[in-house]
Amino acid sequence: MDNLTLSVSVSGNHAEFMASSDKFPDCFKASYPYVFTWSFYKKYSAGYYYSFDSCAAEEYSGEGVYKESLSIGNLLDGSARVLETDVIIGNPSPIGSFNYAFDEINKKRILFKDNSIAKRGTKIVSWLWDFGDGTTSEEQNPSHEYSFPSNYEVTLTVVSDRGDKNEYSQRVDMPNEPPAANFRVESVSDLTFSFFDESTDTDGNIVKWEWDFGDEAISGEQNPMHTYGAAGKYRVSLKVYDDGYAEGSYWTMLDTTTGILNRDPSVNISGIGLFNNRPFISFKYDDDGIIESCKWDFGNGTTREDCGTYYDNMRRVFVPNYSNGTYNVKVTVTDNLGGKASDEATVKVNGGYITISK
Ligand SMILES: [Ca+2]
Ligand SMILES: [Ca+2]
Repeated sequence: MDNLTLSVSVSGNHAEFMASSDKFPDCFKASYPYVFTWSFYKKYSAGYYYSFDSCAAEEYSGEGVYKESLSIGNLLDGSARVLETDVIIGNPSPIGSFNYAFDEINKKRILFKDNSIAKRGTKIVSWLWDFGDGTTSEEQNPSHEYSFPSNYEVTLTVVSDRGDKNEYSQRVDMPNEPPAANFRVESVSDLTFSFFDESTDTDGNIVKWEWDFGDEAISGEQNPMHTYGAAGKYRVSLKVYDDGYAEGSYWTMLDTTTGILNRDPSVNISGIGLFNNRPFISFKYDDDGIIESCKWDFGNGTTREDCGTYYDNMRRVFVPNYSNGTYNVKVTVTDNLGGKASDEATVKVNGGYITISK
């Protein structure tokens, strides 16, 4: 048997095999004394399958690599030769896949789990992880600690024992709580103040500070000092960024005369209503701290200090027993640091009807 070869041609799930040599150059010609035993025929008959044909065909199901062998025996002298071939059905490349979980204690640490699948007849022999931050690993199930929270494109490349590769990428979204900006101030001298950052980040570190002192001066220091050109009230703001680029900001007013940081409140009279047949004015205020008083002038000669009761996101203050007429109502709220705001409205009373307008 010179020039002995075994060739296979695959089309879809169908494979055709042909053994050839100078003794049996073509299929389906009597080739005695040679007998062909195809390994895949063993699937159908428990023992050996003898054939006097040097060609055969087989149907497969499922992608992968099928190792087939052909034993060619010589009935006259009892000798045998074995030929092997791989039948590749479909794409034999592995399918890369992974999932991940956050470490319970250290949220910057990610535990990666390889879920890649090798096709039949192959196995995955190498893993290459690209964590998206310039680092890599060749472990099958690595864990990786990122230096700061962000969104990373992680790519896993798997290689089979045949050298077939597949790449799978997934974006890893790391959680990041934004920082809370805050600061305090200390007077150094007349118009000079030291500003102290008191911002916090619950799950990381603050790495950048942007101060605006309200007089067009800015600073990138954590705890800057600043001298104003003239006494007055300035809007001081601080914007901070954490190690995951999340930001937080806070502003308040600095009165250079008192050295006190305080945001003035705002107040808004918004309507009139009835509760148990008693008319009330609804109003709302906002502040960065504490409102200490709400002074009402009801426009009919009566005044009252009354912040009312909180109901449905609003405050309610009962109005006096007005007689028919038109009344200018004014409220002034004062916060714990002396900041004030006021609002006005016109109340009209006519018979049983009471209305309010601004
Ligand atoms: Ca954070
Ligand atoms: Ca305030």
